[in-house]
Amino acid sequence: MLLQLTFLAAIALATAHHGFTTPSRAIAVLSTETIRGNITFTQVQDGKVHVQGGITGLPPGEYGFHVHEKGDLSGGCLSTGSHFNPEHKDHGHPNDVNRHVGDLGNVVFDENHYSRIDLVDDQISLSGPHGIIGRAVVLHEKADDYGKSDHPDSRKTGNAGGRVACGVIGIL
Ligand SMILES: *[C@@H]1O[C@H](CO)[C@@H](O)[C@H](O)[C@H]1NC(C)=O
Ligand SMILES: [Cu+2]
Ligand SMILES: [Zn+2]
Repeated sequence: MLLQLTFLAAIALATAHHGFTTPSRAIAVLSTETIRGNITFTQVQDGKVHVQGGITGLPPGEYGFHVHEKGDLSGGCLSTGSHFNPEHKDHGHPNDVNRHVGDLGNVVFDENHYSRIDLVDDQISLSGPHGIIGRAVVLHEKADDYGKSDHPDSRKTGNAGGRVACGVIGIL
């Protein structure tokens, strides 16, 4: 009996510990006067993360969308730091091997000023060295050129311009 209780307690502790250190879902909420959005992140079995959601409030077009290093919004989106780049690589396209971990590319707004987001990324994670929880998603004023243009900022930021909205990535 005592042995069984001890065993059950050990399982409960292990489960609680596991649940705390490796959440399988996260959410970021964007909210400005004009832009609103919810983006969820789900760790899927093969080590990839499914990014899903919707954002409203921008004219049709492509806009840079990244995970930045810090979840610090004390100075607005400007205090979220640079693109999350734990491996000190150049800025790139989401399908590039040589890219910042935070390089999620562009989101596309339609004629209804809505952007549906549904992508799978194999570099971001919800835990470990590529973990994005506690960092921020940032939406930019221009398209990300994926590091492929001649502009001096291209290989650093994709030349996506200012930051129009951002949200901290939290456990869901
Ligand atoms: C975000 O989620 C809330 C709560 O479910 C919902 O009311 C709101 O419409 C969502 N916003 C967008 C832009 O999808
Ligand atoms: Cu950015
Ligand atoms: Zn980048």
